[in-house]
Amino acid sequence: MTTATNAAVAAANTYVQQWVKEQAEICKPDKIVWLNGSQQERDALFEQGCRDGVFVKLNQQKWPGCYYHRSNSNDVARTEHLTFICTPTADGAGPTNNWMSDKDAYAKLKPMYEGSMKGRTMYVIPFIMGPLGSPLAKVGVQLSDSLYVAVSMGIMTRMGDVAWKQLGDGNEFTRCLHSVLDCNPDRRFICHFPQDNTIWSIGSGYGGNALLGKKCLALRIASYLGQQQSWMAEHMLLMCAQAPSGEKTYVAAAFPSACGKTNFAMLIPPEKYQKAGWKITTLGDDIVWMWVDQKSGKLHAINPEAGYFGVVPGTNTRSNPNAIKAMSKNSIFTNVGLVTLPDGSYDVWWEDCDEEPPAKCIDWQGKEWTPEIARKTGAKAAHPNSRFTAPMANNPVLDASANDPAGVPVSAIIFGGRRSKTVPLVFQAFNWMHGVYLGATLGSETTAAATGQVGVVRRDPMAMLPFIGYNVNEYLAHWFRMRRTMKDCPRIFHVNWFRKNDQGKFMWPGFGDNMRVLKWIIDRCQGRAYAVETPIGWMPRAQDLDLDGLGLSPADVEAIQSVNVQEYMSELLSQEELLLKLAGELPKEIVFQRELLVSRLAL
Ligand code: SAT
Ligand code: MN
Repeated sequence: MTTATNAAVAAANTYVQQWVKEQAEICKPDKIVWLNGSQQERDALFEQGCRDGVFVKLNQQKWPGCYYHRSNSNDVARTEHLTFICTPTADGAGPTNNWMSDKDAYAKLKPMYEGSMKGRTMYVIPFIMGPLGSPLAKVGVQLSDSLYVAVSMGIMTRMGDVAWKQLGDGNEFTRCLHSVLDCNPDRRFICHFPQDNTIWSIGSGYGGNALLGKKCLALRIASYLGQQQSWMAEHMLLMCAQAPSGEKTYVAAAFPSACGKTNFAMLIPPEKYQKAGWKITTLGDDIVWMWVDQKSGKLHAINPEAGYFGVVPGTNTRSNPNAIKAMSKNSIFTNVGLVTLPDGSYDVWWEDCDEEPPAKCIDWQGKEWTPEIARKTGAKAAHPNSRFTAPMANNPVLDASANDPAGVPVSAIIFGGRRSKTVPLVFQAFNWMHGVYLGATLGSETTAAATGQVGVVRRDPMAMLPFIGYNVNEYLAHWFRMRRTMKDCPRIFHVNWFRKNDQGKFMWPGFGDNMRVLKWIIDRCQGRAYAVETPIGWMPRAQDLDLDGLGLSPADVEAIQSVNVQEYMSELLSQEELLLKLAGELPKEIVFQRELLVSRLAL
């Protein structure tokens, strides 16, 4: 084994050096490369990756700095059934997580890591989640035998020597050990050890299973740390709405998958709003960390990530022009179609992009794809979970505070789901406690994108179900308890862009017009807009929403905002499925809120 002796090694403190040494003794890589995060290093890694067949360089006129990668076709999405919270007792993981005892997990996985990096390079990837110097920023060090993971971490996090600067001579860093091994689903495990601040991932090289800063650290481990230290790690976008007056309102929002979270984070307001001087800017599209600022007593938030790992199919200049611009340079495309251009250079293609299908391409499985094959077999060129990995700095509407270590004060938290019936377009919780209940019982209908039945309401508390790194009941209790730590707490809202009428048609235009709903939310937060009390919360009347130019009548708005008592009673019954699963330790506040809702509906 050779150990590189570059400056990056010297920059790491003795705790890191000792830990890397111990892991290398287990994994036995041929070579250890310590990454420093420089542009030169990046270029060299991509070159190496192209030589090794990990990457294909795309046509650099069309896609400057962009590369294509294909993951193993058995390894194209997170694998929740192979994801474990590993704590001394099952109670630590709670009723919604897979649990393995920490001792058993170490004992099971350690033999798999033995010699797993023989003949390979171990990359030492130091990274920060959060802006350098933020009170919440956390350092992680990932050891990985995947070059693809190494460069992806360079986009998704603040990677390199900057992390040693944040860490100083401390021992507080998340120890992330990752080996693709033989990419065999039978030997694939994503194990979290919250008490040890450690993540062991083996047998996968893609997405949240392998880029350990994202769901593993920034959500599962961080949610546990947040509960211990009185802050919050949430599966939320973070955006700023700037009014013509210059007033800025920061909004965090949680939506289960397939509800258009990335599109909302990069929302393009209708033209008349743009003309009037409204601006929407993005801080993050997936994760927020929030803490109570001691001076203001308000909830402040940062986006711990530095890049976007966004779904590609369906992204085009109509659905999300800002995402298209974000991926236009220095990005990686994974599991999309690969097209050979007449001059021998390479291009990418995916379903529902801006361009016509190519006469042929290589699909996500490495097979030939033609429009003819697609017609006959339904085969897709791009996997539905194919992704772009892009630096957030590419986003044309990146918020000016995206790198501010002090974060931004959050005025509104929005929960939303995909609900064709029952749930109105928008309403406001009566208070924080009621808002937590709305988040806890958040439901969304399954779409064709997910496996299983279509159109079934799945409960997904705070859109965090697969990402809560500890007991869900303690997680909900933590949400309630946070109220006491704030002097001025965010207002909580619920939205549903997806309500349908009796003819099965969407009742709300959605997309950029969601700005109109956002405007009411902002005006509520700023103490400007009116609302009426209903059994389920505060609601705008038709005249409180800007409907100008939409072609909706007041009756249409009444329909989209209507609350049917019978339907809501059924909704309550359907929430029981989740609540029964949590029974026993369910925070009493949930029961109280439920009872209050029942009595308001019954009166
Ligand atoms: O693969 S990731 O977990 O990063 C993306 C997702 O599934 O939401
Ligand atoms: Mn996500």
